[in-house]
Amino acid sequence: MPEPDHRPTADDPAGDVPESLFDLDETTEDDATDASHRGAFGEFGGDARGGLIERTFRERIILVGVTTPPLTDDDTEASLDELALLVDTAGADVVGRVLQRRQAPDPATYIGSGKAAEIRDLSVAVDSDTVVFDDELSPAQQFNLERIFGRSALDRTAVILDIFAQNASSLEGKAQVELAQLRYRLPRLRGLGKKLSQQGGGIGTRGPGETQLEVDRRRIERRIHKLEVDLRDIRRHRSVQSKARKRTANRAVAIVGYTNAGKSTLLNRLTNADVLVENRLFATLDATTRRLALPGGETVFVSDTVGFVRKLPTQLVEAFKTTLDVVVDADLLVHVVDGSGPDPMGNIDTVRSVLREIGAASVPELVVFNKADRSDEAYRLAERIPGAVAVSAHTGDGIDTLLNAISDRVRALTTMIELFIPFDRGDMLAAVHREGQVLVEQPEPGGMRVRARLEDGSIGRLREFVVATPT
Ligand SMILES: Nc1nc2c(ncn2[C@@H]2O[C@H](COP(=O)(O)OP(=O)(O)OP(=O)(O)O)[C@@H](O)[C@H]2O)c(=O)[nH]1
Ligand SMILES: [Mg+2]
Repeated sequence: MPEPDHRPTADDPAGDVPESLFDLDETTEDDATDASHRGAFGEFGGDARGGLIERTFRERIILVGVTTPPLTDDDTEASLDELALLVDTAGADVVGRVLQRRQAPDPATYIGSGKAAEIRDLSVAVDSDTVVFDDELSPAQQFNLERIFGRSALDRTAVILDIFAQNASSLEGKAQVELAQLRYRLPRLRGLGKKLSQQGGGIGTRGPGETQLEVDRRRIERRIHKLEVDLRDIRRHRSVQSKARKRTANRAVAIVGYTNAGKSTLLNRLTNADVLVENRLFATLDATTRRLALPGGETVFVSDTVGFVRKLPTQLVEAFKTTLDVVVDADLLVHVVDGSGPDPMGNIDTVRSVLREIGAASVPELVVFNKADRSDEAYRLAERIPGAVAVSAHTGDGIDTLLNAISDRVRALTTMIELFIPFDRGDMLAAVHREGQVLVEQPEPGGMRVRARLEDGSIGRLREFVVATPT
């Protein structure tokens, strides 16, 4: 019995699909696909290692969005606008858009069968190569839709993974993206389902009677394991570095925001970091950290981070966990918003919901409306949110105000206290210097009077020496 291409599972409701769909003659599918689908977009990772995408021409794409309650058509349209930008960034052209309203996605085909037929006809009419869905398709839905359309059916996750794969440059970034791609691909593997003969293949590469699908699956699983081990090593090194940072007691500020908002430009403006700035989505994939001296005298570490979009794929959030930890572990988030963009408030909501998803909702946030040189809207928006600042990372306007605001917010994280430390407790005096910011130090009979800014944790440890908490 040949291995079915998509085995329905408990959490894959498309198990309802009639068995016969899986049993269609393989050549029918291949022929249909070959006839109309010309190319490579989305077929990332042509080999098990998720290699580079070949882009010999710009594919023609139809976008499909489904509105399910409680969402409205406006929500779907906004999400499709974003998807159109993502598709453009990935290097393809949008040639059509289809919307459907449904109570719930169809387990077998996501959209209804009438709509699917309509999209197939539209695909022929506009000569599209690929249909991209705004939500993640289950492997079986994707499979069934491709049968109906006679061309590739992809989802938003595939597009985002594709862009990430193009932009990854560091060792860690590349490994993270490849891991995310393989985790996405594994349940979508499609083999020919034929038993391989026992000859051929290297020693140990194939068990008796194993199908090509099983071999591919095993190869990908091995690669996933290897990447996980590699990433663990890279991260062990990183955690040593971040411990070193913690010992310096400097605060960590993470620049977060919607993709293309100007985060990297702001880091460059603040610290001369020389980070890549590009007018494209997801230009930054790796966190870059630089030291920044604030007007109040404190020094903080500022990190640039990966941009956010709606419906960030879970595979990516998982694979980028340590990169995103920069955000979770930060003492303050500088949330950069494109104040000149079409939907600044919508972008803020998107970013905040990703922050919740990664467990960073409780980190204090300072909202910065950027690109004020392009539109006065940035100033108007800044007035609407308490504590927000309008800047132009490009011209430098408002940057002094921003620095003061960061300084105030960082200072607010600590409490000013007065301590009296006996001379025989040099260890405690050293701890104050290490853990906080000493403002005044005055020798007195028997000990040292110290005024310092300290975190609550440090104050707890030094409790017996505290003499006053000035207001
Ligand atoms: N006019 C204007 N353009 C800006 C400003 N800040 C950034 N830009 C432009 O906006 C685009 C994106 O800037 P980046 O700094 O790469 O944005 P990012 O948030 O780091 O983007 P990703 O890393 O892709 O998420 C670039 O073309 C910048 O030149 C600004 O204050 N004014
Ligand atoms: Mg960037």
